[in-house]
Amino acid sequence: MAFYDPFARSVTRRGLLGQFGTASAALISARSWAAATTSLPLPGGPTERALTKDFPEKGEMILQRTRPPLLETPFDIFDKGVFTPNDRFFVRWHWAVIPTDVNVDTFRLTVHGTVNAPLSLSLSDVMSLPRVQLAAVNQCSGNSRGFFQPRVAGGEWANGAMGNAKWMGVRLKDVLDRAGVKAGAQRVRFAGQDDPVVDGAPKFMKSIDIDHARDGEVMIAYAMNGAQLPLVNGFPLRLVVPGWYSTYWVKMLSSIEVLDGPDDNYWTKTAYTIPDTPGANMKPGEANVKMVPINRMVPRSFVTNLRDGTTVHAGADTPVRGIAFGGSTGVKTVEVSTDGAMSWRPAELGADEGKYGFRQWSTRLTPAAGDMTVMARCTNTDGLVQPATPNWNSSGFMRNVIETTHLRVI
Ligand SMILES: Nc1nc2c(c(=O)[nH]1)N[C@H]1C(S)=C(S)[C@@H](COP(=O)(O)O)O[C@H]1N2
Ligand SMILES: [Mo]
Repeated sequence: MAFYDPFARSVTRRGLLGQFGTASAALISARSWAAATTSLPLPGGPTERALTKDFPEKGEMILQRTRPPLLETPFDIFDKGVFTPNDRFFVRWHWAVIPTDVNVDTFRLTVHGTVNAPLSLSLSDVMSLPRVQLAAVNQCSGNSRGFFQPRVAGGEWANGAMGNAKWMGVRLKDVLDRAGVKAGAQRVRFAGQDDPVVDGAPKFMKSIDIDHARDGEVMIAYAMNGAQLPLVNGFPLRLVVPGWYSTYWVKMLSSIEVLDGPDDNYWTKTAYTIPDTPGANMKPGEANVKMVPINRMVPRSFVTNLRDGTTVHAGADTPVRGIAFGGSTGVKTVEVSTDGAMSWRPAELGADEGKYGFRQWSTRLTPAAGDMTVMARCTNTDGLVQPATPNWNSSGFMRNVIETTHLRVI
């Protein structure tokens, strides 16, 4: 295998400041004026959103918030292939104190807590461990929150708070083995180099069970899609938890702490919890709902080549394609209905790039006169199928429904 070192350039340049000259300024005081807007038709509005190119290493993104940055991927990007380009990959942070440069020579990842030998690893130490690569969807728990009705508070994302990349790095298990996890370990907690803007506010941290941490799939990634991570996507290291919502994918990862008891920090215990019901579903106003930390993703599918409201021609052979993902496992089938879910027929699936990634699907239709709807339904390899009616919960998490695209036929 050819030697590939994503830090080669930056190591010789001591840090990344040079590369991020304008970036630093943008993160601190991103100009929030925008040259262009895009239409994002969400039930509660506003339907026009600003587009921005002001963020470091990022192309044109939908600006959801400036500080901390919340940037959404314009949906047409998902039609171009199953891997989301790094410069169009969505961005989400909780706190606005984010380093604007990282010195790759002095950077250390610490492993501490219930371990035999606490570690302080340089980037070269990390990169000397066996290398693994895996495709996986990184999806915000609140992706598609803007479609919740009744509307809930939070980032009003459309469907672009997700992306698929080839993540390259090392197994978390290998790092934990080097430290030697002691008997009695229960959780592993992760924190990055970002910090709260006010004293006393809880630092962003997430934890997973020790067995999950050692499953050999959870990884510490130093590259995505063959390049170093963009700063705002977690340079130089981030956790990748395949099949789980991205709240666990801690960015700018610098601390791994093995806990010998439950994790009672705010971000794991209180924030990011969902109703313990199928599909995380509850009724607006419902009381005494048992809540659990959000965890595995569920299957979803989208049409990518035809926007809602597109005009097509009666009698014309019309290609329809999209993407699907199985959530915590692979895609078994994607089916399409053009008669309002009365009948379904299988779409053709594209190349399998790994069970945790996007899978392209395609079919052809011949529209008849009159308006038309195209519905896409994914079933994953565990047999879990997308619901016909949308789920709802007060946090706007885990949105899922069989999506419908309306077409005008002329
Ligand atoms: N250090 C750190 N990691 C973090 C977060 C954060 O605020 N700080 N947010 C998490 C959440 S909720 C999401 S949706 C993803 C977003 O990853 P991305 O910005 O690379 O798309 O990062 C996760 N990792
Ligand atoms: Mo998120």
